[in-house]
Amino acid sequence: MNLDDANEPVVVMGVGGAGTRMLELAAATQSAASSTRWIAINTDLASMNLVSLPHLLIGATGLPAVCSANGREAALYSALDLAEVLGGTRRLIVLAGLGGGVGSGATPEIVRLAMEMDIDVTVGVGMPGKWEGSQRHEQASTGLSALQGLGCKVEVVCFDELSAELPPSTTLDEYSAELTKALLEKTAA
Ligand SMILES: Nc1nc2c(ncn2[C@@H]2O[C@H](COP(=O)(O)OP(=O)(O)OP(=O)(O)O)[C@@H](O)[C@H]2O)c(=O)[nH]1
Ligand SMILES: [Mg+2]
Repeated sequence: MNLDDANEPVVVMGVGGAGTRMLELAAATQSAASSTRWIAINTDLASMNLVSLPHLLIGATGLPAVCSANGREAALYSALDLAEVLGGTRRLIVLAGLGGGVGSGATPEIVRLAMEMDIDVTVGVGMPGKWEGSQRHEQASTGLSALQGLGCKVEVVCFDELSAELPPSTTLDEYSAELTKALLEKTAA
């Protein structure tokens, strides 16, 4: 994978907890010479404090968003900070898991903002597994529809489909690595 192929700096953004974990895995595979910028976005101050990559806390609470409405509100609240982070960017790749509140709610607002700034946006999202329950599924479907409605490139990997290709002994960490690999291959193409 070479995110610099387009000959221009790329920003890769991880939104929410899963997005941040995918970002960290992706950043760890990058060569030192790369000009790619990595930025984690979350509402959750406690988990953000554990992130060594550049990051931006959005919203006013410092707490997990839990539902999409809170995630969306946090992105709107921090729109000026997000615009500042995105300044000068020509190509943006956004990674998120859509079952939670930040990924499903903040990601569409961040993408909308980036598109308004004429940034070429590709989004790579993980859809929750069946075992996560209907609430997370509905939240993820709503978030996905919002993203698709914006007209950006959206690449989707579903937990159930990816895990069916992996051995039953696959751990969540291993799954996360496979998901990240699959989304980066799709979004950086
Ligand atoms: N790849 C990967 N996916 C994960 C991981 N943890 C959770 N997910 C998936 O990502 C979805 C969203 O979870 P989070 O990213 O933790 O949620 P969030 O966007 O931070 O939102 P809230 O915590 O609800 O405020 C979940 O429904 C899972 O499907 C992880 O460690 N790696
Ligand atoms: Mg979270």
